[in-house]
Amino acid sequence: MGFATTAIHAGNEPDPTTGAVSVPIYQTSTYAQEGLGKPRGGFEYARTQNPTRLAVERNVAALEGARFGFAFASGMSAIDAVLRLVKAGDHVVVSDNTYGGTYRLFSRILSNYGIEFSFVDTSDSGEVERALKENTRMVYVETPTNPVMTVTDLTAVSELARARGVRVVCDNTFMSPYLQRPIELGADIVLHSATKYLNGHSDSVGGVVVLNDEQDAEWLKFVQNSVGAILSPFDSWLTLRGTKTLALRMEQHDKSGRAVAAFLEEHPKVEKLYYPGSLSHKQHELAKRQQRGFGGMVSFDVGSLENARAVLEGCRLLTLAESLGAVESLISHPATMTHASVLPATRQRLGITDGLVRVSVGLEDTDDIIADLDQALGKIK
Ligand code: P1T
Repeated sequence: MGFATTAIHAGNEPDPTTGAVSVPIYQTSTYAQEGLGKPRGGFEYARTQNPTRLAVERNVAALEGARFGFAFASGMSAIDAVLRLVKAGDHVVVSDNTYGGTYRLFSRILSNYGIEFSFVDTSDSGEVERALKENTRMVYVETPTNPVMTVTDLTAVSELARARGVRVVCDNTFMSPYLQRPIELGADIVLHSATKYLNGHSDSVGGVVVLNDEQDAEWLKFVQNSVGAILSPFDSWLTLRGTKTLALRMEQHDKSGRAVAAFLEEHPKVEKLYYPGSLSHKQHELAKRQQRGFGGMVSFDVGSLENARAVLEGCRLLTLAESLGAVESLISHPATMTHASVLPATRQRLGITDGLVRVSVGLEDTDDIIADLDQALGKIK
């Protein structure tokens, strides 16, 4: 079956009680049992199982080509759950540019529990290889990275890791399974902030983890139930509704993303563009090979905080806000917003300068998005 068919039908079977074609929101905390030790249809308590959540877990797993899926209350709680696959004394190799919250979780919280992290440029497979140690248990990759759009070769990194029995985790939030399928490229575990493209409408916070390994899946299920950071029935339903149009939405995000990037690249006030779809992007060929498109995330540098402020505050259609991947175009300032918890020196090294602006190209008419950016760039003195 094709992607759009899977998106609409996987996990979305008619409700067994009524035949409702839209999976109902099972807004319940518990389930009546038929007798002692006899739950109906395997449902006992809603932290453990919920039919609406089960539907979205099956749906996203199918979209990523995975056997198992688990939905969490946020992207961060999904990431936290995945990191429970390693323990004190273990070592994790991580992309040096990830979402700021991921960096914060790893460096400020999980490192207090005896997990050791090496932050390296995973776009250089040699750096990944050199960082691997006897106690390395996981390579954690974000590709393309948030916000400077660095691309990691998932096939190369997965081969390196597999040879040493190390799991590869890929945060696929920026691409969605429509544009990139990391499991097919060798990754073991794929996760999403479902808040972004999967949901796609800026009306829910969630996270999803998918994988094929049965033992790791058992453990994640145990973690999901034991910790309890589950996706609510309503948010599960919203995400399920979102993925039904994922193929169509990603086509348009990709189309407009390319047009916006092409416009920015030619603009005299733009000093540097970060978009893997651009011929000038140093991993353009790799991105072309491992992605089905380039998506709607575009970052660009206008040289100073003053210039960035002029653009960010000058936009009328694009909304100044954190987050991405929704119908509305959003514009943000990574250095003070999403990546404020990254050390200033690291931000500089990665290119997250005070002049860097990030756009999540939405689904408005492409010309309107470009016209708004054009007039906002015109506010730079
Ligand atoms: O916000 P939450 O659903 O918890 O997801 C965290 C997260 C994980 N991974 C990536 C690649 C992300 O971009 C995010 C969240 N990012 C933003 C809020 C942002 O504006 O970049």
